[in-house]
Amino acid sequence: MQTESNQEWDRVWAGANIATMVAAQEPYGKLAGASLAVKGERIAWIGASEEARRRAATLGIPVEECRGRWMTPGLIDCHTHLVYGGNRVEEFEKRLCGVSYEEIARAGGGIQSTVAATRAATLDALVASAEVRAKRLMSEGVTTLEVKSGYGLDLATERLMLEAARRLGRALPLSVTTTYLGLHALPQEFRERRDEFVREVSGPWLEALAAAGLVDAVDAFCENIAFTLTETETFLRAAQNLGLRAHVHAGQLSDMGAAELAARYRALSADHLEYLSEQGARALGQAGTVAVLLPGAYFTLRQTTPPPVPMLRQAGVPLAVATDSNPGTSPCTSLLLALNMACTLFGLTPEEALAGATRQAARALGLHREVGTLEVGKRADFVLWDIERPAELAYALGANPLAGVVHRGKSRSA
Ligand code: DI6
Ligand code: FE
Repeated sequence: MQTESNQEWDRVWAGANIATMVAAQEPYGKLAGASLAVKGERIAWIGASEEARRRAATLGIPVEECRGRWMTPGLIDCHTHLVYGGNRVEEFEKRLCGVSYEEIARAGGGIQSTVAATRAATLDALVASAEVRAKRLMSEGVTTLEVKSGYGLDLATERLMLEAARRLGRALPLSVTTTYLGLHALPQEFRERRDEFVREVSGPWLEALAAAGLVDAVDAFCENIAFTLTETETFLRAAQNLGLRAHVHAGQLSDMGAAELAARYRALSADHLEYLSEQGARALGQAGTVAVLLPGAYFTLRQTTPPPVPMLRQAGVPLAVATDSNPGTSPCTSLLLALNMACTLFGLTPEEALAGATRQAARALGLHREVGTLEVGKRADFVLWDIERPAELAYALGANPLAGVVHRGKSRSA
């Protein structure tokens, strides 16, 4: 048991180029040759290195010399389906022989095959396989991770998935948030009973999972191969009545007006958005709903219509970037690769991409008061990088310049 000290600082990191990612005049919110002091789990002070070293010496506390390395906020992957059974490598092979994602989905493959594998898995197995993927994300500086359910499609398995996500957060030096993706696909056993499925999901299932403390937010896949606008609204309304915030898979394959619906329900985020009208973009901007861009899925599906980034910018919509890590459409466990793709495929600037995996990703999870920027009072989650310029984080393909990670004030071995 540690005794609580009255000192205002526990430890100092000195001589870093800090990309605070605070929205400011200076690109990346840069502070050159700066220092950051930590007290417990929080950032206690940010300022000039000379003063930091002087005060650290007086206090007799350790100083980590960063030698001009870049420091950024811990990365946040705000959209993943990290917990699931099996994999979909056979589907990958099929798609390469010309079968489309929609055709596979309509033929009962795709999501349904992952549902079968997830239902057959134990809690331990789900945690073990997700842990491997989580560690890959963490090795590139991820300190906060959102995990969705949605491959159980029955109450017991959805609960198991959310419990696996919670366990992951307890087992690893990583902050995990859970999302009940109630409407992801229609399970076989409800094939002739769509309405009943939507009622179950929006009623007793949601209530049970929320009461168990397993639901930080909800999500629905609003799409022509998944759920209609009306069905999605039923679920969003039920969540709203329980005081839960929402994400919506919107406009991935077609524009069904899901962005407008997300905005109407003050959703935290609308995700994908390859197909989006100007009206949809304006609605998101007015609601403060974050657009979460998922270039890994766009790339995997070999889509050709990117999200209308200039229109989103024009409408003042915050842009986040995430991996969408899932076995079907984005078997991606590299957030840095997603940053590169957000630039190369979608035209984000490297600064927008990095903000998308820090400040804006925090906003997409409703955690912007806690994480996402380096500011006094926020959680001490940060990464040190061996780079000359922060744009390198989006520039390289397959590089990992990580030099150290601190999560909740504690160094972790990547
Ligand atoms: N959109 C996606 O890209 C994933 N889910 C969703 O709503 C696909 C999930 C899968 O194919 O397993
Ligand atoms: Fe997704």
